[in-house]
Amino acid sequence: MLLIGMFDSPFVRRVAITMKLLEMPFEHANWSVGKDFDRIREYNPLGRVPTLVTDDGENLMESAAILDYLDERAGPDRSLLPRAGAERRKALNLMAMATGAAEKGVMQVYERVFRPEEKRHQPWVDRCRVQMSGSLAAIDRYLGERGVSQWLVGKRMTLADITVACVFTFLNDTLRIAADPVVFQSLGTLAARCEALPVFQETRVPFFLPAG
Ligand SMILES: N[C@@H](CCC(=O)N[C@@H](CS)C(=O)NCC(=O)O)C(=O)O
Repeated sequence: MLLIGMFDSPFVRRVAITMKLLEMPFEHANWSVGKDFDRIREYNPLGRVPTLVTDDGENLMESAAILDYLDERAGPDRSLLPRAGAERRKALNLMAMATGAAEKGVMQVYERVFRPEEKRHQPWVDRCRVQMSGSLAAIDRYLGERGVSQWLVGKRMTLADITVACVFTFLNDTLRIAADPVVFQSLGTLAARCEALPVFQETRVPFFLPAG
């Protein structure tokens, strides 16, 4: 399989970590959504990453859809998601909150990367920040009440933990969320625990956002 996209993207990274944990070998196309835009569009009409080219030559897009494919391929015994019921719903909901926060973070980053300074609209950036922080705060509260030494759902690491950790690290690299007036202490603890694992370290590529 071929995984397209750089590991500084939390969406790409959560797919890469999952494939490594599931021992599914893949080639990595370390292409940037900026300079490799045309090349990415040959595989994905939206020009977005992650895109996964399966062994059957199918091009899959959207990290959630890709994870769904990998999970099905892994089978019930190796799946990294609870099979059904309240725990599965909780895991999916936490992932939706985390990826939603990441998307709001990406919008703030793109405002800096893709827009000239005089065309930036601060109220829009502020709105994105409120949405991002609100979603992270809800996950943080949930984990704080559950206990920071716990995984988010059940008794082992799931796609929810992988996703939340990738998102936290990305948002901290780009937007320094750990210094936010709303302190995400429980999330930081979970992310640190995940980032210490070899599979996270193998995919750790810090994102440096130009100042301004
Ligand atoms: N909902 C998508 C989000 C993917 C996404 O936003 N990827 C970014 C990189 S972090 C991207 O491709 N940006 C280029 C663009 O949207 O033009 C997913 O989960 O895969």
